[in-house]
Amino acid sequence: MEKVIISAAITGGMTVPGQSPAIPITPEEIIDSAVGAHEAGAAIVHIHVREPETGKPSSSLERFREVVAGIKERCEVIVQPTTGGGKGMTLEERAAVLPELRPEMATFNTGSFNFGLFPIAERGGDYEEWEVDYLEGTRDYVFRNTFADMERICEMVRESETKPELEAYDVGHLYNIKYLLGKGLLDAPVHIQFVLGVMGANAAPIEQFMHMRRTALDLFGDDFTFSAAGVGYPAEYHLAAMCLMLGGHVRVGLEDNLRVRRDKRAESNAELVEKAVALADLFDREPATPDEAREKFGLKGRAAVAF
Ligand code: KMH
Ligand code: ZN
Repeated sequence: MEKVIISAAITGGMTVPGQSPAIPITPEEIIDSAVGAHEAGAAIVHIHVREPETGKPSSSLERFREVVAGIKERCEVIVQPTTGGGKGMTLEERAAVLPELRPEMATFNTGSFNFGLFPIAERGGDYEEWEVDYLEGTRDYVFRNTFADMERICEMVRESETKPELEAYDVGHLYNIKYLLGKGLLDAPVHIQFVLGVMGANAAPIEQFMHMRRTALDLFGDDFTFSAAGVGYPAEYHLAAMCLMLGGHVRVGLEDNLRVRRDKRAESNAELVEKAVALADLFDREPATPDEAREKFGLKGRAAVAF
């Protein structure tokens, strides 16, 4: 089977630092963690940024530039900034990375839903007050991606020559992608990431993964590539295994999951990537290099970015 493209989601914008001391916070920590994840086998690093003092999710372009330029300086990995951002960010705030950084790839969220993380606060833990408010606030938080928003992002990724990674959290999102393709607003083949396990959208049992993949095959034939991001443990590795068996690609990282084993919390993103590489080897899948991933996805190349 073809090589597997491994993505590492380094820090995230919905998790809070109190959930794990391993979550990188400062620009230096995020850069170091991304380089470590690449050295462990990741071809893509998915990037959010945070306020260095508090760890609060941030949309600061200055901080994004510091992080993505710092990573580019140190390695060849594909740098994939988020356009999902964090709770309460406007679409303009979230998508500003596109015209500003003109990245090779970026995420593109394909539907709206109540992004529920409040059960984490309910479980209790050693959290700052703002962290409890942030998590608890998701009880009433709609992660907004309306058709008007998505049509706007379609324009912006075209203008910045950025390959969108289409984040589909539920089956209906696949039909949204079909609509945007039908309108000529997206270019085929599309790359779809099944993001499963976020409360408020689809859960991560493998049956749901198979249903999402089956629906995508019905809608797009084989004119798409796919990967999965299982949120939480063991979802992250169960869905990774499914993708490895079915010719898909894999996302791991502290943004989505804090454990490397049921009884062991991850100490780094590299550790999570190492497990994905070991799993891939069990399925005779070799990790793709960044340039092989660029080839596969038809990316414009790191020389064409604006950082
Ligand atoms: N946080 C993940 C569940 C994005 O950044 O645009 C999905 C994600 C989306 O990574
Ligand atoms: Zn993200």
